[in-house]
Amino acid sequence: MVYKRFTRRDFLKTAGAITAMAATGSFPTNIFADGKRLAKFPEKTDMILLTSRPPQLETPLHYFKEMITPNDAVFVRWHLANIPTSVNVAQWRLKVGGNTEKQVELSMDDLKKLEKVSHTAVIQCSGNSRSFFDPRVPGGQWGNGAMGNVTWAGARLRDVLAMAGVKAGSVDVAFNGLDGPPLPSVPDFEKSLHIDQAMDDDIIIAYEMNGTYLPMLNGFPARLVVPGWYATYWVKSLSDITVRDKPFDGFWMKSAYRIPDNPCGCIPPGSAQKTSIPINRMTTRSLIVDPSEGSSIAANKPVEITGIAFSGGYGIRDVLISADGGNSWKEARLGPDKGRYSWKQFFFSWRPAKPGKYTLMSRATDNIGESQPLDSLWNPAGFMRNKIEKVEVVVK
Ligand SMILES: Nc1nc2c(c(=O)[nH]1)N[C@H]1C(S)=C(S)[C@@H](COP(=O)(O)O)O[C@H]1N2
Ligand SMILES: [Mo]
Repeated sequence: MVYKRFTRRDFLKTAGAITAMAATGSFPTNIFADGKRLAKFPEKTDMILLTSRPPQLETPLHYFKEMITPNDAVFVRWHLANIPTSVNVAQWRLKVGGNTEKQVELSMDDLKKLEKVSHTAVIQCSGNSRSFFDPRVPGGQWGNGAMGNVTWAGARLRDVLAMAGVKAGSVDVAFNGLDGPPLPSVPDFEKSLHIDQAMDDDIIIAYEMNGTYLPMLNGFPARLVVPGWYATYWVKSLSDITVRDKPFDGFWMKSAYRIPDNPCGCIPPGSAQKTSIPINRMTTRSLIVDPSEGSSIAANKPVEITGIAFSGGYGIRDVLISADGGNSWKEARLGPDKGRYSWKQFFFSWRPAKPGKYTLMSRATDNIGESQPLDSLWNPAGFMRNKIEKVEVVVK
């Protein structure tokens, strides 16, 4: 099967393709030398395939050499098998109601009439890098590719809420999308934010990714963007916003996506979580993208160590690099600043004198002093990995 990049006009055609492929299991996949299966879904490039139904597609690491992740390479994660495969934008409505003065149904044109705001922000799954947890934990076995850096644009959530008029006594705002459970026994994917947070100026209902419409698999025609927070809150193909005068207690808030209730969100490896809170702001992390794990490098020639660093919305202050397994550290040069929610690229010129094995490490610190631990912080769901990673290279 041959795929091209699909345009919006092709949605109806590609719609069938996703379900048909899922049903027959006939995905166009390639087995690569490193054992990772690549698959090409509608509107996406070759992505690392975790599961096909629901689609979980990981971004190959080399895309992170760029400041902005292209739409077709942004990772994909859905929880429920019934995902929207075609949306007629002319008929799509965003319903806003609950504890509000009135119930409103906004069309895409209504949304676009509101002030358009834009943020470059990292989107990252809570379980990004879960496959590196030790002891291992169940859940999608992501490498480091369940993240990306995207310029999002849309209307402010608070402006949308104002159109319905939030009533006094509201405590939570719940968000639901067009996807649904395959069986009534499976809880619908619905998330909530506390009313105070929902009023944050920077939360948007995005109808644009990198200057164009969202790919179907990334939440066409509009999704919530909560900059600085894990992507579990970034509800895709948004259809319903419900203001509540009682706390929201849906499964995906009450039982899933929870972290240990302590400052590190971690507990002794292998132990059970006693008290928990919903996952929230991202932790600070960085990743060396080049040279890649296992590469060989020529002795006495300069090589540029490059990578990316980001935090939970505070911007990156500095990135330190070690080329000797953590014995000595030097400051890297940082790339352009695209705002506090974006990642920053880092660059460090290195000239290894002697042949041998070298361990490269990067350590980022954000503008409020939050950094990365040397040892991994463990929790049973495999969330928030941000330890200082090691990249082994051979100098010849
Ligand atoms: N409607 C809907 N929105 C959703 C989800 C979902 O299953 N359904 N998954 C969430 C989770 S856990 C993640 S990591 C992100 C993934 O967004 P992406 O597929 O655009 O990368 O979407 C979030 N929004
Ligand atoms: Mo996620």
